[in-house]
Formats: sequence, C-alpha cells, structure tokens
Amino acid sequence: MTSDLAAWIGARRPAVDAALDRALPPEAAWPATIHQAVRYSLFAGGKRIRPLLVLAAAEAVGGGADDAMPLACAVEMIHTYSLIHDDLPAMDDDDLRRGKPTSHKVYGEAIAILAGDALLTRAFHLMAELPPEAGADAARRRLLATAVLGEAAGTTGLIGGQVEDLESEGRAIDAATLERLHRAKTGALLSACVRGGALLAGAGREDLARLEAYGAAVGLAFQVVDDVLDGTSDDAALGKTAGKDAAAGKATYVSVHGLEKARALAAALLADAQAAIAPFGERGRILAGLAETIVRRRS
Ligand code: GRG
Repeated sequence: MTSDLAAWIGARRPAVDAALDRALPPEAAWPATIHQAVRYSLFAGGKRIRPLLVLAAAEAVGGGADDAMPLACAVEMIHTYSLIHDDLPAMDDDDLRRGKPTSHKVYGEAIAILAGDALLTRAFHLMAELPPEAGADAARRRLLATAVLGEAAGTTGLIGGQVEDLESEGRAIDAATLERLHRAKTGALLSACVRGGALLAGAGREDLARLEAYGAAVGLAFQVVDDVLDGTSDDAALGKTAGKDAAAGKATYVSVHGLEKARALAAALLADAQAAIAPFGERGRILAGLAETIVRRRS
C-alpha cells in the first residue's frame, strides 16, 4: 500500500468509527442488552472496506465526507447485520467473527437476531435523517442512494445471494451460477457503496457508468479473494473459521476453477476495475489503491 493511500485510510477510518458511534444509542441506553450487542459486533474490528469505498467514490467525483458519511455508516451496519445473521446456527453456525466469539455465542440467539434486525433498521433510519437545512437536491440524492442500498440488501442482492448459497450447499453448481451467487451475496453491497457514494456527490452520467463498472469488478473480486483466503489462510489471520466453505460442501471459486485460475480471475477483475476508472486520472487514485488493497489483502 502506498503511504498516500495509508494516510487517506488512516484519516477516514477513525472518522467512520466516530460517525458510527454517534449514530447509535450508548451502551447503557434502554434496553442496554441490545445496544451492547449491536456495538459488540459493529466495533469488533472490521476492516471498514465498504465505508471507505463510499467515501472514495464520493471524493472521486468532487463530493465531501459529510454528505457521504450516512451511507458509509449505513452500509457498515447492513454488512454487520448480515455477518451476525450468517453466523447463526440456522445459517453457517459459526463461533468466530472478526477474531471474537460470534454474537449468538455471547448474547444468545434471540438477541443476536435482534441485533442484526436493529442494525438493518437503523441503517435505513439513518439514511432518512436529513439535516433540517438540507435542500431539495440533497434530499433527492439521499433518496436515490437509499434506493440503491435497499436494492443491494434485498432479494436480488445480499438476501438473494444468501438464499442461493444455502440452496447450493452440497450441490455441484456451474461457473455461471457461482458468479451470479457471488455478485449478489457480496458484490451487490460493495457495488452499492460505489454507486451510492457517487450519487450522493451528484456524479454525472459518464462518471457514474465508469464507477458502476469499477464497483461491479471490485465487488466480485472481493468474493473471489475471500474464496482463495478461505482455502489458503488460517483462523488467526482471518479472524473467522478458515476452510469453512470446503467443509460445508460449498462451491467456491477455488472448488469450481482451481486455486491458480481463481487467483488469475481476481487479478483480471482488478485490471478491469483499474481500467474502468483510468479516465479519472489523479482523482481515481484512491479508488485504484483500494481495489488493489482488496485484491491483495491477507484477511
Ligand atoms: C444473512 C442476509 C444474510 C446475508 C449473509 C454477507 C453474507 C450474506 C454472509 C457472510 C459470509 C460471507 C462469506 C460473506 C461474503 C462477504 C464477506 C467476505 C464478508 C466479510 O467481509 P469483510 O472481509 O469483513 O469486509 P470485515 O469483518 O472486515 O468487515
């Protein structure tokens, strides 16, 4: 990672954490258990890749952090809800997430379900909280970004991908089905970060199309790399149970294409993402660096 990108991330991550903190009731607020559970998972040490993509996309088209921050927080809330629910006994039944015991292991299943529900609900509540001085244009942009987020989190995005994932367990699926699954389960929310961030910043049609192509490539690359790491890394490095997909009989880019081809596909998707934003020149520098960080990550 260049020192330039590290400095950019070093300034934005604490800002996202502070905004998330402000967006949630304190731990002691009634009823304390749910606020503790929500904060336990949200502040468990996630990489904050999605909020960073929101802010980088907005900045690439001239937007400011203040306009983009509600979406940055909302996507991290939705992402965290999906992890809490994915770890439940009824789904992946996992004990470890972000290097810590999963929500249901600490708070029990009922509170873990409610913590996920609370995060999902708060995400859309936050998107609807416009400052009183906001004008009609800001309100319109916020509404557009909210629709993008809702679609990505819904039955043709995150939830649809999770359904296909559950239904494909123990079955052989072909490469096209696997790609559809990954684009929905993981890619949709990551793409929404880029598209939503750009919409909040008022991106023009050409820039938006370029950023959409970038987001689609990065979104799929993220999951291809996740599949590679699941097969090649360990619990300590990942902060979650490694090798889980193979053990559960799940199709992954590694099981369908083999390790070398999966790595090559991730590299090709990175090249696609870089090419999509090449016309941005200097203003696409952070997005280009984030794409590279996503593909070269070790956890
Ligand atoms: C339960 C509705 C519902 C959906 C679950 C997101 C998901 C769908 C399942 C989680 C398991 C999984 C393999 C998700 C793919 C996305 C992914 C790799 C998540 C991990 O994202 P990171 O690496 O995690 O950004 P941190 O902890 O850094 O935020």
